[in-house]
Amino acid sequence: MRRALLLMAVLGVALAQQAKPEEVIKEQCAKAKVVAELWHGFTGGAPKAALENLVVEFNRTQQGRCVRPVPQGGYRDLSTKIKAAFAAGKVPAMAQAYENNIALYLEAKALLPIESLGVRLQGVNLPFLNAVRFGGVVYGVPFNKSIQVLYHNKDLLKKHGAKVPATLEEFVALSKKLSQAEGGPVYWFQPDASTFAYFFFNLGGSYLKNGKLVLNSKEAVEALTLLQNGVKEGWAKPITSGYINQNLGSGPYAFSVDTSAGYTYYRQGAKFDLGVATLPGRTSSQPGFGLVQGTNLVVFRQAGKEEQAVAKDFLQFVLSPKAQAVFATATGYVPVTEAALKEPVYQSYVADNPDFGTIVRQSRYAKFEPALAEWEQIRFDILGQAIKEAILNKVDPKVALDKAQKLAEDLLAGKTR
Ligand code: FGO
Repeated sequence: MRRALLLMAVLGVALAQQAKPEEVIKEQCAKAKVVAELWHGFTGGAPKAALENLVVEFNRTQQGRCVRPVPQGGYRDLSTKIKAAFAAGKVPAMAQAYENNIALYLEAKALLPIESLGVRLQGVNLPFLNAVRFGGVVYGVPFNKSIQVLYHNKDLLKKHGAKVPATLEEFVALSKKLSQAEGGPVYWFQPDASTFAYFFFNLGGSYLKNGKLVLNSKEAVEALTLLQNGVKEGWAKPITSGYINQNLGSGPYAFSVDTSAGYTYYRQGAKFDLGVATLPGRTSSQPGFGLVQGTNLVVFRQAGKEEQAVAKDFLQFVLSPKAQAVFATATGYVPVTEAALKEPVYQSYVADNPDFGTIVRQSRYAKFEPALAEWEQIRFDILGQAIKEAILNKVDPKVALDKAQKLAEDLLAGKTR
């Protein structure tokens, strides 16, 4: 009996400790005089939980102040809501933002330079930092930055005595061979701008030529043709509903090129031994380039001084090695500072699970999409549309991309909105 009571008491404590971070934050902020809102685009899963856990930890060190994360739907819903908030004059203190969102918000002079707030950025991954520098000034703190990696089915490769492909050529040849043997396409992809970027960059493409946006270059046509042929030839399967990780189990799967932030989702969805590798490249001497996605944290000028002060402390906290180590290993995002990589917590995680090391290695071969204010619209509504038309409606890649180019030029010239 006494043991049962004791057990219940212990369980009670354990359950109390497991109060949802959302609830804990609510309580923390209910008592606070200064509340700094952080609008974000995490819809659930490990990324949202990891962010909330960081916030709980931060708020515990604060007296009378707190950060309150406010989910706003997905990333695109988030930027739509922020634009509406400018108009209404009711912005949060902080928000997640892609580099192109920063370019857009800067047109409205809406952001504070991060260093003017007093946030120290020493040791932040330089490519990430340079991506948020506009006119020499840093306007965002790289926070949840991801890199594409090659997810794969180790069991299937083993069954066929195959190695992880090191080059694009090997990747295509092996996908063909395994698809034939398995009776269905084994390379899965979402027909969108993210997948396209991997092939485009590794075929030598670049979106900006002498400062001009080019969507219909020879490399772009080549990349889209490769994917279209993959479908025709039966080795590439377009996933049209939900994330790839949500479709695992629906047929033979060997490979996908996807964000490292999908790591926890793939681990959950895979009923096979999941592998994470660096991307196939042009030659076997160097991994291919991966697209960097995920967002930075920005601070709004319209926020009150006290809220900005909370934001400053929160951003410094987020950059601390411990916070980075915990956040990265909970999600699959890339640690954004050098110091995080040396942090014992992080090192012990990497020793246990080499996938985290692979993510960091891949992050050294990184490419970004253009930081144009109009890019979000272009990547989804124009380029993304062209990719879907070519893959799903069999439109000729050059025809689809020529049309995208024209639409993008009209948009950039202000002829359309
Ligand atoms: C997502 C989107 C952009 C821009 C790229 C831009 C706007 C892409 C791509 C379109 O943080 P990342 O790496 O990964 C996301 C993370 C948090 O939600 O987890 C990933 N996830 C979530 C659920 C799941 O089942 N599986 C999974 O992998 C999720 O993708 O960001 C990558 C996916 C997309 O949202 O469809 O970034 N993206 N550039 N979005 N608005 N603007 O310029």
